[in-house]
Amino acid sequence: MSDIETLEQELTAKIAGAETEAALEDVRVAALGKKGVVSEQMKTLGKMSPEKRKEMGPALNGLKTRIAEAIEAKKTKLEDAALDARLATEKVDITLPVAPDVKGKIHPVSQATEEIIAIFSAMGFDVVEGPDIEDDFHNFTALNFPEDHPAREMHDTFFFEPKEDGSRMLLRTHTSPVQIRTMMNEKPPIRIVIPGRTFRCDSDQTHTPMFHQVEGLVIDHETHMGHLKGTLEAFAKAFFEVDTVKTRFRPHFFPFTEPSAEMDIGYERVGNEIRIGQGDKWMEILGCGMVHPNVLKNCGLDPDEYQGFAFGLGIDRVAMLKYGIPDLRDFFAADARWLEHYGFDALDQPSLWAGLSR
Ligand code: 2NM
Repeated sequence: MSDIETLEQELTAKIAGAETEAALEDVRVAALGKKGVVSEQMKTLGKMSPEKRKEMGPALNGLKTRIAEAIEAKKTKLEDAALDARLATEKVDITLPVAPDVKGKIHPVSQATEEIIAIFSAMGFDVVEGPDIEDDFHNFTALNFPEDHPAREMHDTFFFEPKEDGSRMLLRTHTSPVQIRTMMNEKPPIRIVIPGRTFRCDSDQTHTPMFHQVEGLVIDHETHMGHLKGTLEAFAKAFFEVDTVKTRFRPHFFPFTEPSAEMDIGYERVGNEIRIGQGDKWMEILGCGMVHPNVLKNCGLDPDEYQGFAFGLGIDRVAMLKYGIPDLRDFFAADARWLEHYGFDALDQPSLWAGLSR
């Protein structure tokens, strides 16, 4: 048997015997590394006679290729085995009933979302969802944001790389594109709420780049500001679980509504506690307005036939307020102790008859 054949048998046996990725790597370095046996053999080619080199060159190259392939194949096998072992040990049977000592809790953002949905469902609203990745038309143009208008910059948008035609997809800066899709595809009357993730390039004490919104839209014949005010006041009372709530509507600007307003609710501080509903302090809670005629037209609706109101609120912010959570950034820290403290029981579904939050 030639030296090369002997060497190949030895190396093949070592590869077969390597039981871990680290052991296999040692075999690779010892064979194919800079000072490995195969590499050292290749270095001797230069000193050989031309005839000998003609014979040994292809033989050594073949050896090198076969050993490299064998190592690669073994590596894949070890990785697959490691993954199988990990999947086996980390297997979770999600069909098991909840044991009393299981600490799973509902995140306050999920809880607040479910409470808001329960309130609007009882008022006859449907829940609609849409994609996180949007195009410029649905996120801006259809909503009456003029091209190259500073209002677009107000939203600090995350854009994707431009496509071949120059257009760019983006992460939606609000859930309003879902309202646009609904108005374009469905005939009024429309009564919908849209919960979901939204994204703006903004990060400090009170802003996270991903946050949660619920927006709402009502479109019908002769919808007016009275409907808006009544709906939002009923919502505020139900959400904060109080019998009366003082509200005030301050004029504001949004490109997609005219007139636009922000709704404040009254509150007072009693010791460390914030009491919502009365008091002589005001807190901004949501934005709202009558859907701009241009938005209706952009969606194929005749503004002389249909009017509507819309609103939007930040779920993270109202969750902090309602449950007394001091720091926004803890929402996204995935801290089990925090969730144990601020989380909700998975089996307590929020409802208006059994209570929203317990
Ligand atoms: C807000 C405030 C005011 C809004 C408007 C629309 C649409 F699509 F109908 F034009 N959707 N959402 C709206 C209005 C959102 O969030 C602060």
